[in-house]
Amino acid sequence: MSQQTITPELRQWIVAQAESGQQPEQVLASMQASGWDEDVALQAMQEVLFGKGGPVARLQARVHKVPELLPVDRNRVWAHDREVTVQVQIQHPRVVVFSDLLSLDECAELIELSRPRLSRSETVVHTTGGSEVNSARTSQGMFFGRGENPLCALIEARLSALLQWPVENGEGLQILRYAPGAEYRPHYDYFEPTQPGTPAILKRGGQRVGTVVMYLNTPEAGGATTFPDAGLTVHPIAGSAVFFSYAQPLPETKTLHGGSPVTSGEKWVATKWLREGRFD
Ligand code: PD2
Ligand code: ZN
Repeated sequence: MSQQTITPELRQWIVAQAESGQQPEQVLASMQASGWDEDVALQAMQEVLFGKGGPVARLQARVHKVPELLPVDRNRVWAHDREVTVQVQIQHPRVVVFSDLLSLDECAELIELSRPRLSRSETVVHTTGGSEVNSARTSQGMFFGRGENPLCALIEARLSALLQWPVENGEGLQILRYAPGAEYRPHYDYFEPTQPGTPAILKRGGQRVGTVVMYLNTPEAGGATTFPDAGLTVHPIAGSAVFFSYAQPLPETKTLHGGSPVTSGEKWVATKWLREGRFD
């Protein structure tokens, strides 16, 4: 039985290593190199990093300010250059469904601008911070740069006004095209704090705190956006949109959501993700 104990100095050292971006394998190797038994070292890392009061728990406990809808007058709200209709809103999870957020001409233009640039959608790999093709997401997609063209800039200004959130805190618009059978299985849009790849992702703009999924066409059948923990289904209608926010990267936000399979025709959406800080 080893007599090695986890001193406050060791705790501090492990946290500093993790905060400086050292991978757990490297921290373990350094500890073993300086004489720590492997089992004791692993237990110390588990306790210090993932235990109560550790950096992961603190990160999870942080409550972010979130984007919030402008005051609404009889379900109408003026957003920068356009009157938008609020169809329905709920508080927990915070979800707002809009109609007329985009004009039909704007929907068509986004589709045509993105079409030549589509490729198989990838998802973020939380373990590495990279991205890869994933069977849970069978759409095609592309990203516009923020403000890449006048239409993107206008939509970004409109969303910024509507949700009272700086344009600079938004990722560029993502366009997705779902063919029949394509879907996006339920997931959270925030980055999982306990995954080793997350700190690298958070360096640019911090956590995601809100999502706007804008529908660019009306699929013939299927393709609803669903929120299983809220029992909510939003049917895609061209020009309408669903916004939801999450103040913490936790399932308690009830923001689990998915794009159910398109059963007939195509589905096109534009997704805007809002970050806690500047996404430069
Ligand atoms: O296209 C959708 O309905 C959908 C569903 C879930 C889009 C996203 N998530 C997303 O872009 O994050
Ligand atoms: Zn999503």
